[in-house]
Amino acid sequence: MEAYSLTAADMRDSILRHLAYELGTDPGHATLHDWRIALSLAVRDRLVDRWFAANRATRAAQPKRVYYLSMEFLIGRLLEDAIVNLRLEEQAGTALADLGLDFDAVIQNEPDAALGNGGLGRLAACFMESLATIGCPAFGYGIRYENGLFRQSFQDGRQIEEPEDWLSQFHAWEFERRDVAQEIRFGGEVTQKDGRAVWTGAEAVIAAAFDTPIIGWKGRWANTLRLWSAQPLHGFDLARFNRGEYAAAAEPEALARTISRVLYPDDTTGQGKELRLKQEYFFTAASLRDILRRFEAEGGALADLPKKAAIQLNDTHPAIAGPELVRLLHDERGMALDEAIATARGCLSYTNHTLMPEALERWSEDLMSQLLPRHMQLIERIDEAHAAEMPGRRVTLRENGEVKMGEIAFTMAHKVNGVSALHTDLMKETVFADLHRLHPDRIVNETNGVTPRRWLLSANPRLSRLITETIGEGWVDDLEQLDRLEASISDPGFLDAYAKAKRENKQDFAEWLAAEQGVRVDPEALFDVQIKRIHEYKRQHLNILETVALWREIKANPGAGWVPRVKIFAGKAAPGYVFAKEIIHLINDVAEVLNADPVTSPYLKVLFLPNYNVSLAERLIPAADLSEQISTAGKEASGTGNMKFALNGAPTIGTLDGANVEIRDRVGARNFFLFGMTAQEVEARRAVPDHARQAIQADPRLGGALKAISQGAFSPSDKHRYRGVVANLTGQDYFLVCSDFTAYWDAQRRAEAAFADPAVWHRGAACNTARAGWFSSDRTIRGYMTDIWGTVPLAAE
Ligand code: C3B
Repeated sequence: MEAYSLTAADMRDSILRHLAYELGTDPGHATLHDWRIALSLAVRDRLVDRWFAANRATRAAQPKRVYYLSMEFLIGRLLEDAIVNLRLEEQAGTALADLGLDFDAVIQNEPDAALGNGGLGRLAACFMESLATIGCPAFGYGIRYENGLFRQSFQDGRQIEEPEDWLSQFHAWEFERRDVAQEIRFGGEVTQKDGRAVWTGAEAVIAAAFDTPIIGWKGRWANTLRLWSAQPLHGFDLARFNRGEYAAAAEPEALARTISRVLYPDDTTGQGKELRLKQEYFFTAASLRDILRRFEAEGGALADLPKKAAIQLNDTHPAIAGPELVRLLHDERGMALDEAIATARGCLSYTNHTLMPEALERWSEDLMSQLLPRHMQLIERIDEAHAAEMPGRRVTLRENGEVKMGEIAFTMAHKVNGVSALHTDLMKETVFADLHRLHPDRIVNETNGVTPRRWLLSANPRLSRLITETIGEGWVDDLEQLDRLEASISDPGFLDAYAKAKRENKQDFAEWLAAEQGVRVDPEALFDVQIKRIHEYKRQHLNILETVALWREIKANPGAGWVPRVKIFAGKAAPGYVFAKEIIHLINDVAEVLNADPVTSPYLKVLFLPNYNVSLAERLIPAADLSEQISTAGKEASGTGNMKFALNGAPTIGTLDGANVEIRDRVGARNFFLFGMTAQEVEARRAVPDHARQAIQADPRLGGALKAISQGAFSPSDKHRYRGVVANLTGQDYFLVCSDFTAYWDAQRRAEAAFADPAVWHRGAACNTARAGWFSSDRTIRGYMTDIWGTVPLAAE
């Protein structure tokens, strides 16, 4: 079945058919939403054909499959992805135009599926797309949250959170699988029967499967993202309802649905909440049973499970998979405990995404014993077995009444990977130093990547066209071919075209800003962009301090030939993270004063765009000039936004942290504005008493900016509003904002000087595009396939 044999007329007919027979609407009454659904269904038809073909090929070959277990899949919109990967842009565009509709408007009508917080969830989504492009048979497993990440708005500069409701509209991309359901139990007791442990859970919910096909480039392959929704075992209690106990009658349903109701909006603290542990066990247990069911249906011997199933744990969130798989093999299938542990380890591998101690999950033994009593026993047994493997050199999985999920994941995995070279090295030296000494071959590195289909081809059509005209289309699924652009970088014609694409992207963005946000910016200005979760370690406050310092400098000397600049921020703070919310408030307050300043605003504007999500990133990154990657060295495990900016020709201003290091190595030191302390220097500096005060004394610009903030220059109605922020920065300053300030200021001036010379600037930007091809998630997935999973691609019919 060729995806491209479809004509625009076929597409139009198909849209009209779906509009009539699925939506029951005629064209005269159809809303944009109706058209979008009709188009989605028309595209879905083609996608399903390819999906079936891939599934048939997999069933026939019975290959080793990859199972990617992740609490988060930050997918974004799916319609454009499907159209692009099926190569139906022309047909869809023409069909919509014939019907009097604007393609972009229809595409943008789709709500983002925001089933993730940030980098970890977006990485999982890029991986799913790359697995399909490569043709690696794989399932993604996660939770079908009714409410994804909250919607953010600002009120008087403060972040307001509102529930997000992506499922309130018909979701065209999923299929409910009523035949695939698992019963998941919690609590209860463990008894012995015939020498085996029997766990009878007290509370039960049903995990119901919803499948979304994920299509790869050119529709060559498709995999399934299976998301579990929690449903009551017995539903509605009619007897209670008839007795007039209306609320009680609906109780079982409410209780069950709570489990898949919301995504925890915090990506950096293991909060120790019972519901979170329930969510983790719920989706992990359902997925493992599904994996075993599939394996057993194919008739394999249990000991061969590792030959057929590679199960990747995305961070510690699914770490309970270790004990659960041991339980399924040992308790439920009678495999000897040691063999069960070895078999589980043969299947499992674990990706660590952060070294921050507060993010490494720990659960109290009490909670674990109460919710998962058998797992608590098995953790003890695994602990003992691990100690027996390594006599005399014990690393314990429990400490101070808590179970350590990172250590459990490590112990139960045959491979553990970091997400950038630096992060992997630091992992060996810090959080897992002891375990690494015991298992020196277990830790490997797989530097993150991003899918070029979404982040270059769809997001940046102008640059994509130029690239394809210059080097052909092969780069789309072989991104390292971008290095063929190298020869064109010295060609003024190419650089002009490159500059033109960026200029037009910026123009588009400026128009969108004016229309949607009512803000005017000069498209010729330097668009300096920091978009990511708001966190102290990511140091948005370093950026805003530099902004305030620059404002003061411009004010003092407005005629000094300043390069016009627009500082653009976007990102959400965890609702409970008070300091991060103060940073948002401060940026908004600074923006209000600066943007109203007649003297400085022609040179310096500040925008904080609300409700950052995947779609906003797709709009903003192609229009960016400068990419802010300014975390305290040693804290950002990898970063993936940094890769998207580099590919789209926005050089980085950044520290030697995470994948920045590898980006700089590849794009060249001249095309990267490096500043700041290294991870080692950070440690040394922190030991200097009074480091912040010293740094402030040494740089009057920093002192001046802090003083302006503390005196209420940006909060005239509440002069002490930022007392806490300033006290933190002048006191402990754990993230070393003050100590890196001067180096950051200097790097900003270097970036400005380069930007002032367009020939220099566009050359540097083009070098970023030409040399960032290694950061494709296709390359990352191939790495996992060889180093960790031992799987090979399959071809569809
Ligand atoms: C993030 C890290 O903070 C990023 O550096 C990294 O690029 C991505 O993961 C992907 O590896 N991360 C996250 O978003 N959520 C966590 N709980 C831990 C790490």
